[in-house]
Amino acid sequence: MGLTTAQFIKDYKAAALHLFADSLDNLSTLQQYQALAFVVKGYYAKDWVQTKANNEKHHRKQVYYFSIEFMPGRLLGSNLLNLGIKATVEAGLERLALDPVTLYAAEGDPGLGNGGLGRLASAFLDAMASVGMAGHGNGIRYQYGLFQQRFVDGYQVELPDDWLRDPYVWETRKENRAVIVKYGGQVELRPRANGSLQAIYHGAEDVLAVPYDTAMVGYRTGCVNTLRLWAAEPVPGRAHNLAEKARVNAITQILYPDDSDNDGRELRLRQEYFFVSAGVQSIVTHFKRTHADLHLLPQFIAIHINDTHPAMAVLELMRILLDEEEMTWEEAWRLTVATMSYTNHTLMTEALETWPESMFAGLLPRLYQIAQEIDHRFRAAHVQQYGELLVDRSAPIANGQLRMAYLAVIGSHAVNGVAKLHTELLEQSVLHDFYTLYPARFNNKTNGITPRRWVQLADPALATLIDATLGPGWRRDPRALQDLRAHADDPAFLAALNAAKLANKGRLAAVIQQQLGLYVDPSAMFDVQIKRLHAYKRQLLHVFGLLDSYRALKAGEDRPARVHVFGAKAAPSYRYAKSVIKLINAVADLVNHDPAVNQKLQVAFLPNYGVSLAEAIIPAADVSEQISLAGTEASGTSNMKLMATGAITLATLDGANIEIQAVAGAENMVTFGLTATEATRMQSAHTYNARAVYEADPRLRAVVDMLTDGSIPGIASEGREIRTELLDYNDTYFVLEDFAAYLAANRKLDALWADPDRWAQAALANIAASGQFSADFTVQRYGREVWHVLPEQPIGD
Ligand code: 26V
Repeated sequence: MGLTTAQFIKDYKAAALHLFADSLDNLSTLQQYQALAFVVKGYYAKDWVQTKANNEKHHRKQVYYFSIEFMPGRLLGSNLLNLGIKATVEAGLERLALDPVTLYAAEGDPGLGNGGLGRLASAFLDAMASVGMAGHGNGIRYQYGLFQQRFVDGYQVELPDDWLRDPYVWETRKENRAVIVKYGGQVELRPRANGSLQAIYHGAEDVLAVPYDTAMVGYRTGCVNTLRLWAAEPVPGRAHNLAEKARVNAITQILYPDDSDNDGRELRLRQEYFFVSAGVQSIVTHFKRTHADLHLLPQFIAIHINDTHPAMAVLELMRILLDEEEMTWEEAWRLTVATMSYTNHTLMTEALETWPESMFAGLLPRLYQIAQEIDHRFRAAHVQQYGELLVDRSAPIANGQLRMAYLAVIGSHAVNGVAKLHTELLEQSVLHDFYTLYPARFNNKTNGITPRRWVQLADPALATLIDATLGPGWRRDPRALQDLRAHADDPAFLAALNAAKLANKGRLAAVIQQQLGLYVDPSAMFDVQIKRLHAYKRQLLHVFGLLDSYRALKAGEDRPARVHVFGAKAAPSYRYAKSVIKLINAVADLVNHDPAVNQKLQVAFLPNYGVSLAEAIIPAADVSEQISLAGTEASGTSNMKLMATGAITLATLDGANIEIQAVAGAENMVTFGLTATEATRMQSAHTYNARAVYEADPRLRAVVDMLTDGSIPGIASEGREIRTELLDYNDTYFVLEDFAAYLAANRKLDALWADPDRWAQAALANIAASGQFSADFTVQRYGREVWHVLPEQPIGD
């Protein structure tokens, strides 16, 4: 947009006056940020209205991405970037003697998700707007996001994330678009004259769902889509006592941490139905206002089920088409399956959602009837050809449980995993029966990231260098980064690349100093592992590797200086994960205070990992640890972000690591360890003996023994717990098995580090290849193959 600095300054001063009745320099930093956000909102408001009007006028197919989590990150910087006015606004701020970085940092970071799944949902919204695709988010406006993490004595402590304490400037409450969501009661089915059945509800509980819309601004497309998050409120004008009000408000009060316990399961079910019902209702209502014939629904609407949490969208759409639109079952089912598509995000069987039939029937009686009918028809349709056994294994209702992943597959026309290996494993194991029944539904969609946030915004040093080398074309089409390869033998470029990285490491060192009071040397190798704390991700293997270095250094061996940077939250009830957190902090205490090693080895565990902290860590990483047991990490996305800013990946052949290796080149990455096939074979043949591995390797014995021999102070019970898991429970995730290979891989990294030019070449190869992991391409593949929409403006133009 054609904004001048002078115009911006005028608008900004006016906003300060309008919002806070004061001049800019009298406002608090928070108010200055709010006024700025208000101005920016004004700059895209017309485009937002226009995008909606165009969509309606041209009857463009709309994609609705249903997700129980979204993690958009801070929006001020990305909105300015995407509108193409960042430089103008920053020049204006400078003229007003305001520091842009301080203002950006005043924005809160809505943590409405746990990790990869929620961040991916937000990356997709950014990407859809940036390729000009009409794609919107539908989710929950939690009053409290994922807990804030602190460390007290090395232990994780969870504090509530009261992110709405300051008003969230980007959202707009749309009370005129509120809908009613019904829970419980009894359903009576009364025959209508036309033979269909009318559902009459007795004693149901009504809850008002109020939408809050946030604009998703495309990168220089003029396309502005919507993230719609629903808040639960009592229906106005109805008598409510305090207890009833509290019950209603509870629905959207807190985000569930992806926990292993079963507490509060019913509330979670209420949450899921809440945003699904509100979303589907509002889609159908809007569709009927703008289209004559509901039978055309799949031609104009795609609903995407992001993991199983919104799987009951299948049931809710059926309910509306049957009960409210009086369609036949066959017609309603045809439209529903054609509208829905589903992504699976994990192979962890304990994470595949099921609901007890009794709970489901009590809370959602009409949906339960519909699920029973689907179950009945599914069994009847397939039993002849495939037999009782397969049908019973794969039916949506069995053993007193509703199986949401199965329901999602049966009710969708397309099902995908999030990396090649993951999709193959779905087809071969977790969803194998469905692959037999509906092979054509299965497809792979490898995840993606938004290089706008991770490179352009978070790594301006690198972005400037690339601009100077290639011009700005890569900013719109990151495949152009491939052209960097031509500079692989240009010593000046390699030196500049290393210098940019060093500058970023200096910035992270300042954060570490400020947060942990720890001085780290920016010239050391920064070895980063940032992701949720889970046994399968094997942060423990990383700890064992660094304990081995600790021992080697103590014994007088020389190793290049390394700073091990961790960021990870553990689910509050996940004991083992919390013990690993305590272990990492205890090891940090030990090595950071040991003058015999701390010139060469340091550990920085930064608390409260989230989108904003990731923006500080990722550009400063030299090494990206992606060391899950092969066959357990569906895709991973920090692997893609870290390669995009030039980190060298240290990885098992798991998830998207395999695809990263394919494009970056095996010589520019270090891989090690069991393959998924080998791990599965050992698991099913029961040939793994963790204790024997431990006994056979003196270096391994030494680090495992450190857990319990008092050499790491303060971990008596945690050390014992972890040792028990490894040796008595036979090491579920093969940490001991992969240990020797992991050490060898690390020595390869050390050797590479010794040659800064060669290191920079490997970094360059990763940056150059990272473009293909832009989520822009991922959503275009979904658009072509799953949602059947074509973006208005293909990127690259
Ligand atoms: C949930 C649970 C809950 C019960 C205990 C075990 C467990 C393990 C994992 C999960 C997370 C499930 C959903 C999820 O966040 N998956 C992540 O999705 C990312 C985006 O597709 C992908 O990159 C990650 O590999 C995948 O773990």
